[in-house]
Amino acid sequence: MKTSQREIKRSHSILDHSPEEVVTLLKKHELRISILGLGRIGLPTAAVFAEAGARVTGIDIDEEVVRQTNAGISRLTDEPGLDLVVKKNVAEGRLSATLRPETMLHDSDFIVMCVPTPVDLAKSPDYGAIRAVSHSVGKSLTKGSIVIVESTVGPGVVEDIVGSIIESESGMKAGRDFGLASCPERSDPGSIMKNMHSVPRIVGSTDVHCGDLVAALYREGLGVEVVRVSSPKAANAVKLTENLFRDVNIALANEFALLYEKFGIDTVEVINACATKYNFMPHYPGAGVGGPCLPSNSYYLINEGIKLGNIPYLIRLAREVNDRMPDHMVELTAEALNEIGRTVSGARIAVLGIAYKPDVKDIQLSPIERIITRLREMHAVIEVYDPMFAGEEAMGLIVHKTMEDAVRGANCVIVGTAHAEFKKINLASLSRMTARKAAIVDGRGVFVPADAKKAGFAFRGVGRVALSAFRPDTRPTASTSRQA
Ligand code: SAJ
Repeated sequence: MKTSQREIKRSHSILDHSPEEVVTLLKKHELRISILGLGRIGLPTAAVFAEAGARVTGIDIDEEVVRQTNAGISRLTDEPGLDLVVKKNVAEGRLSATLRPETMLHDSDFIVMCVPTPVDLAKSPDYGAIRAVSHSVGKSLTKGSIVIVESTVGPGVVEDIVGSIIESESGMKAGRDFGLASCPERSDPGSIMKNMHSVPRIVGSTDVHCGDLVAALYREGLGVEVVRVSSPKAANAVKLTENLFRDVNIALANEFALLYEKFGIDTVEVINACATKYNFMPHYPGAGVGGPCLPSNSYYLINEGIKLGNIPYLIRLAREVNDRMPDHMVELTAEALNEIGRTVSGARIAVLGIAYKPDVKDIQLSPIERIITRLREMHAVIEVYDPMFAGEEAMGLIVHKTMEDAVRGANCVIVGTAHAEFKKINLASLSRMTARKAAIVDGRGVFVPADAKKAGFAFRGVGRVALSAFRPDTRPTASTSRQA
């Protein structure tokens, strides 16, 4: 008889069940999942598993996060669709949150770690949160449960740190008494709910049966393809390879930009033309690389590599190239202001966009902070507008409520983030708001340089051809902006 018809003898140990029974328990609202960390990844993960039928408890150290979640509120207002799923599942009693891990971990079939793994000022991975939740899990673990790590960590951290701490706290053995797996998060902030239901997930576990159960959970719970790899560290290597591939290729685009500016070549035009070739993956130059992922992920490998005797030169150099882009933006700003007869000191500079990427309310490691800091050190007067932070305080400044308030009388307008709103800016009306002589420094390929020139701006852009507003210019001008 099929599992779904036969009553399942509910064992306390999910490891005693088959993948088909995991699916049945999920559908019968009998599967219990704890999510450690209700941040950008944890809250959507908790909501989606609850929506699929699981009884989910989110565990966080932030009282306000726990309170909001239990009130059916998602503070991630820039994640379309998340608030409705949180509200619905809290109302239907399948999603709740608590500050106290011990009460819920004991009763969980699956325990999913979604805590942050930043790097510290010395660029060393900070696994403090992962260690803390591993101790909590070890203290309350029930034999036969499965621990899944979604946080991005260096290869081997799941086995050697998470597994070891849980074993020492519980006296149990990974692979025998509890399952241990890695299923790295693969979501793009700002599109997480869409990604959750579309992007294949990578599962690596200490033993095949545990991997089968984790794969069943994600395949059924999220409705996505699951790709199995041989171990947790292989799964973490996949995640890091994806992100470091991106960081290195962005660095290459930035290197081309620094070169082609000197040649008077428009890098965006070149990259868009390259993208017509079947095996070219376009990446674009910009004001720098920010966010919780790319600026940190490389150091998970660099540090481990050096310890093991292999220095990842290219990965390390790519980080240096990307980290230099904010300084290049400051150089372009000084150059553009000089062209209109001003210096940075005393100039009124409007910065449009502080978020690390378009249409996301997130300034984690945003490269724009360094640009603002350096320009303020050079005694510029900085005004800021970002639609995601309008009226709020960020980076030590009050973000204007409207773009007009920020750009009024400005000698220079810097584009720090390619928010959709900025792509609709009418340059002619912008030129009526700024000072009579003004410059644009485009850090994200939002504007077409020739349009800025036509509107009377001195123009600089990362990887773009420098255009003076006041000299007739016969050179061909790029007719495209970035496609990304
Ligand atoms: N950036 C460039 N040039 C590019 C692309 C990005 O300068 O061609 C800059 C962005 O402005 C931003 C930074 O790089 O400051 C990071 O951009 P991102 O799109 O990679 O944004 P993230 O950090 O949110 O990347 C996340 C990652 N997802 C996970 O770690 C799970 C990354 O792996 C994904 O590729 C990315 O989302 C995505 O687009 O899905």
